[in-house]
Amino acid sequence: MKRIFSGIKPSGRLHIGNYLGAIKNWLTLQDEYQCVWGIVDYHAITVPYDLIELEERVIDCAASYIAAGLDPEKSILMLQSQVKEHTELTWILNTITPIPWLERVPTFKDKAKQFSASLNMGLLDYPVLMAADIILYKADAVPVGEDQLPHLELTRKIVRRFNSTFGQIFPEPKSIISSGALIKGLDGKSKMGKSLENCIYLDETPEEIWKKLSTAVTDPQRIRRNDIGNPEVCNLFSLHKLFSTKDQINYVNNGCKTADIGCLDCKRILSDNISNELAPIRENLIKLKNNNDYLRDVLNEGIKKSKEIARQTMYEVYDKIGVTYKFLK
Ligand code: AQP
Repeated sequence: MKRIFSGIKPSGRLHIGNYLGAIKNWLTLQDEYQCVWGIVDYHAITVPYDLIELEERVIDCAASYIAAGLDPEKSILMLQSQVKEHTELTWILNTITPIPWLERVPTFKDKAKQFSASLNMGLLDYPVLMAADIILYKADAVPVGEDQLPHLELTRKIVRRFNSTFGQIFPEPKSIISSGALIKGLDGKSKMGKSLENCIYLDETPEEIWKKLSTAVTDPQRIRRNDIGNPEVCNLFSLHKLFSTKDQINYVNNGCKTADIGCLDCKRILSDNISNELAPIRENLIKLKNNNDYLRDVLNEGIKKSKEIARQTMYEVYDKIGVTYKFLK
């Protein structure tokens, strides 16, 4: 069975961008591949974070994975920091990764602006850790959102360099692009992101979702109720395409263009649809968050299984890079 790896960093509660851009796609892959789903906490500490909250976020992330439908019986759910081989392999990959490759990564440039006061090596090195996450499991493919494609391209370059320098070990992982495109935040500008407070979180109630949507940015040219709108520039219309039925999409599209419906009418339909889609996830989340023992067992089991794979890979790596010193044996 071919293998895939993907993960989410526990830098906040998971949102509909993580769901549509990642998890929903993962659900379709669980039966076809051996899947390793990581909670990649060492990625989360590359920006300032709260030590107490980190544990809560890890638990929340594990609960969200399962609540959204990932099945720990079929896949491996693991926690990155507990499998030391991730950071060990990162160090080795660092020695073959030219610094300019990392400086050119678009997310590094963005994060460098966002966290200019705390810019650190971890942020620059983030894609190398991501490469290690993936190739440690010799993943054949990685399901990602479009925003992650430059990272995956870098992983492939690092793999090619490793294989040509030391000898072939690693497959070049392919991308499996999730069907949901990049989801913008409710500000209608930046990507929906956990740290940007522009999200609809997976555990939000219908009332909370409505409250957020009712003030969300729509077509900036449509100021008054009677103004004619342009759905194609409206961020909420792109969400309709992901959450609403064909009939509803047509209704909103025509109604907006003719000003037959106002933005609040459009938002009400969207709010109901998002709430309905998230309802089972929210219910599962409430149950799971009261069952820390179960979540702990799932993660411990996943950590054990992923360590077994990781150790095997590292033995091959040690051999290739020449650190299996015979004189020590
Ligand atoms: N807005 C999004 N639209 C589509 N897909 C998204 N993903 C995240 N945000 C969106 C997908 O979720 C997976 C895991 O992402 P991550 O949490 O590890 O990294 P991120 O993209 O940096 O997450 P955030 O939410 O933006 O966190 P912060 O604000 O803390 O940096 C990836 O597959 C990604 O495509």
